[in-house]
Amino acid sequence: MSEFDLIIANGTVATAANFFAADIAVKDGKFVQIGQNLTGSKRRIDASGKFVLPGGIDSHVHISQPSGEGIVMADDFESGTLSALFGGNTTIMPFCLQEKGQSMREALTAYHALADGQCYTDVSFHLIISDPTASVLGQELPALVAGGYTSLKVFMTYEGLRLNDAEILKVLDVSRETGATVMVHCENEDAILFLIAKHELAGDVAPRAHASTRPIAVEREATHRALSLAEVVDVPIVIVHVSNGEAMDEIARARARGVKVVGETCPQYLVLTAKDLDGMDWEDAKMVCSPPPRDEAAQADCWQGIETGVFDLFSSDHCPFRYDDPQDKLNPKGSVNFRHIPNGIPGVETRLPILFSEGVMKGRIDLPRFVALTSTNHAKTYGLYPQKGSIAIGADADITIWDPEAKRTIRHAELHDGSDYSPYEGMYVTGWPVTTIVAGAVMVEDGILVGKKGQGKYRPATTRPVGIRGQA
Ligand code: DUC
Ligand code: ZN
Ligand code: ZN
Repeated sequence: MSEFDLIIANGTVATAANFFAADIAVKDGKFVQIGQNLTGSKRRIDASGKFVLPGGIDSHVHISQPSGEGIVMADDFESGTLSALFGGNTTIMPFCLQEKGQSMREALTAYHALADGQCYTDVSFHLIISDPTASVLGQELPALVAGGYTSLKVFMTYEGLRLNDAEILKVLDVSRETGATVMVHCENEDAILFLIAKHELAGDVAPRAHASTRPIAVEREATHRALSLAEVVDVPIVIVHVSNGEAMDEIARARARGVKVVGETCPQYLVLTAKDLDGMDWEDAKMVCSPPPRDEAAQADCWQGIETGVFDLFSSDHCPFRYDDPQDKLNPKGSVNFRHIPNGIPGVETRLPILFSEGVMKGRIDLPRFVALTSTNHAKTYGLYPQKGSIAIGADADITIWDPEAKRTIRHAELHDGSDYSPYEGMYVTGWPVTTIVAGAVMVEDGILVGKKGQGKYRPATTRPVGIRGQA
């Protein structure tokens, strides 16, 4: 009888701490041995010349999220997790949105119903708090946090979503009491509305105006304010989708004052700029996301943050809308005025190849840093560690095998999401995830889907996460 279910042999194994030549053995969905010359398994995968990494965890993904009247997000759980899987991810964390007047429980029941039986990767949910009533804050949230919903996103922008400072303080206070982690979208809504009004008055309503109505100052000010509110409450905080050096400086300064802050950036801030919103006429709408991509200097700053540790998390912020669709980017109002173009771009399948190619293969970061930024730190920040995020005895056998020699040109036609374009179309990358294993089950093998819908499961978070900046 075989001792193991699966052995992955002869690969270069990496964790967030180091990398080494080893075989790894899996049984009952967990890592059970890491060693040399392992034998005795039902299945054996030869990973000679390949990298064997913890499966990617994308902790910032939007799927089937209500996005305004008449707008339908391009991915449901089936297409979103399939696309994630082909991009080398084994777990994704989408957001369950509480709509105004809705109880959080009600929102969760509906969101779970959308995910159940549909997933190719494991999933775990964050909550978006849009209506922090006394009962949500005092009763629902503490019970939900105790039940494994331990991360909450709040917005400082968007009508219907934005919280004011008093409300953010209350949410932060609940997080201090319960051990939940608060993620903040930092942009100053009043300043944005002021600039939108000016642009509209001047008749400047094409998609590229999206970037000029959300300048760096708008993000920098809100970042400073969010960090100051966390300092007042004395609680850790996550600043998501940071796009530029000035917001990064706020994070560094807050850390120097003792604020426990986790910083996140995304591919669009490393490889796109506002110029990508130029010259395509209304096709610029394909690049509309918030915060918007900036300029080459901001790009260089974000790379520095990846290299030096200002950023702990590299996420996709996959927020997919179709371009040529009256329910998405080209909705009747969005096709005449930028302010009605849904904000967000697809990217869950391209996140890892972009950082691998531009980061690891170009020598900006090493393999352990890649693993930390794309997997381990996500698990630690959001309560999935040590079950997920590392190759370690007893952890879930979530594995991505990379071919570092593979060369690909990103073409949306070859991706698996529900959108109709990729912002990274035509980008040439070196290195691609070829085989992906979720909790011991081979799901993609040599680029071919072999797993089934429904094999991905919901994973609750632990209540007081290990934390990478001492959150617990
Ligand atoms: N914020 C996100 O986190 N994702 C997409 C749109 C947005 O504003
Ligand atoms: Zn956001
Ligand atoms: Zn997002």
